Amino acid sequence: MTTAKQRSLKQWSRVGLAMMLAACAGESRPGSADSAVASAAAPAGQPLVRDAWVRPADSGAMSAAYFVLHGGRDSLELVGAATPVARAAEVHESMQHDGMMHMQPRPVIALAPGDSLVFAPGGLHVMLIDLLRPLSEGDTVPLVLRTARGDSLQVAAPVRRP
Ligand SMILES: [Cu+2]
Repeated sequence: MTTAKQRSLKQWSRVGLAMMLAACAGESRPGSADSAVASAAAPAGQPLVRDAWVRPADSGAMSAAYFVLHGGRDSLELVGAATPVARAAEVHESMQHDGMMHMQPRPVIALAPGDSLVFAPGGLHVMLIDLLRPLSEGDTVPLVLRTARGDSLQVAAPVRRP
């Protein structure tokens, strides 16, 4: 049984999701250059972020950050993100389900030693929620990725179109 209240909540969350998807799903380009980058070996030792970029968006809107995370010599758990340009930053994953794009928070993402993870449109992304200023092409967005060990990976992500 679905009450009227549950139904309206469901509708509301669908609207919210549609708005967020517009901000972060974008065109999915399977087999594009992004996956080639992922197979590049991580340089010895330390975790590293490469090829970061952020989608342009207006103040108050949402955007998303994409990059390739090389985990380094040890296993790594990505447990969060932060940026001074948005009220909140969350790690999300978009996926196809019954022909619809969905996304869900990924509070913890584990990487085995030597693994790399591609954050790209249509998949993993860091959602920048409620931008505190507009992000225009040519800007650079500071982004911090946090690991379970307490490390912070500092990223400078240029703003550009997909
Ligand atoms: Cu998202």
